[in-house]
Amino acid sequence: MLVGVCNPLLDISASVDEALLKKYALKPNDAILADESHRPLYEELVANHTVEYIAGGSGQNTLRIAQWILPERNITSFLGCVGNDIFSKTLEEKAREAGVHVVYEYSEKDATGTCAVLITDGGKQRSLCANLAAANHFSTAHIEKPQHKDLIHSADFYYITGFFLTVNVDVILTIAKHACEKNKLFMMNLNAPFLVQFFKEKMMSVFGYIDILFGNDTEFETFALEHKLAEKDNMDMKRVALDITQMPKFNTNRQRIVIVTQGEKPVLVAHDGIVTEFPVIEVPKEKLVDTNGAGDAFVGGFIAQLLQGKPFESCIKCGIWAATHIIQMYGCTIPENVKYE
Ligand code: 26A
Repeated sequence: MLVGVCNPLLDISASVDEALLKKYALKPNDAILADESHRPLYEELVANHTVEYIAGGSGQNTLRIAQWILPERNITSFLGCVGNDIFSKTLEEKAREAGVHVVYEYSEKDATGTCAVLITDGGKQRSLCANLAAANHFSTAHIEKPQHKDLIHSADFYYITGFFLTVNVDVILTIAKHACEKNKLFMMNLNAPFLVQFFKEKMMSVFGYIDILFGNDTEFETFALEHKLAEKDNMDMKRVALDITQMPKFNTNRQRIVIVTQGEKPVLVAHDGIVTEFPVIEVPKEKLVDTNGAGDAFVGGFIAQLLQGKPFESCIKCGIWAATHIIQMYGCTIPENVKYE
């Protein structure tokens, strides 16, 4: 069983032109936390664009994808904080439909979080601007409730997104320490450059517990620069990935594995002093809808095989397969009548 923790968010997704990105000082391919300046963005999106409301939130996406592939329901449980409103009903429904066991905490005061997804360049780029709202209030008390503690202790695998570093590091540490003590597998994702830069201290306070670290090339590049593992004009991603496997680690029974996704370039897997490359499946331009959720889907596919005790190579291949399907859908939406064989 796997327990996942992240921010449950409803995505408000639209194809937009570059001018809208400029207006809100957003980069075409990025993920950030909304501040005061982004407040009008959500209304503007809904008023002037054709928007889609799609279940999102990075970690919940990953678990939905894993359950889509897993042979049994409820092998994964998801924890996050939502408001008591229609958005959280949608999120819960989509997660349950996929087979995820949902264990939300409910905030009394705040609405369910949302994420503006601004798609440009024919689906190649997506800018994410998250308004965490209720998701920001996930409490340590929630994981200390006896039934939730039991659930966490009964799992053998853990996946917490880097995004959750902005919310509650104590929760991450509690789960990570348990995993370390019991020699269970603890996984995280870099998720966004801003986390590597501005949540560096928090990230490094949990880093020693990470058995498997996921991220994309941009995030790992930022990590390399931030930690002086490489220079901008001399970026050897394989070297960087290997160096990160060697950074200090508490559970010495397992060597760290670092997995770098690179869009249409091969996935890099660094482990045990070696880097292996896995080519991705080519998707013709006309079939590409939007890359939102591709990274989450990759991790979902990976986890689905990992939980079934499959060899690493099968995990990576399934991750690539899942991502290939998700970029042909709006958001992280599971296609109908498609099943992993
Ligand atoms: C803390 N932040 C910024 C976030 C997110 C996030 N999920 C959790 N926390 N920013 C974007 N997302 C989600 O990432 C998915 C794509 O990978 C979006 O909701 C989107 O579904």
